[in-house]
Amino acid sequence: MPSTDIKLDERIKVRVSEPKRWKVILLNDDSTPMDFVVSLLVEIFRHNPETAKEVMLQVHETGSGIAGTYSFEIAEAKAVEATNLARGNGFPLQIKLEEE
Ligand code: TYC
Repeated sequence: MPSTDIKLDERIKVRVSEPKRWKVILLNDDSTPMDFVVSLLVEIFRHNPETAKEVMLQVHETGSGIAGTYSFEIAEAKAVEATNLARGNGFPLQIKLEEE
């Protein structure tokens, strides 16, 4: 029987920690309509209408609230999509990303 040589690739590093997660945070303002924020939370951040309303009210009452937590790439893509939707409708909604 032929023998098989297995060569280990020693350049492969062991992954020692989980990839970081990022919070997408909505900031309050005076003119973005409440219903628009609720719809955006349902459509882009996949909330149901009840949790979307809770997050919107949290932002409205305290100044900020977490829309969702994702890998950096997904968080960034959702923040851009939400900002574009808001600007496309003429609203000043501000969003920031924060490491968990
Ligand atoms: N404060 C806004 C209003 O009274 C509602 C609002 C909620 C705006 C959440 C932005 O991220 C926001 N119409």
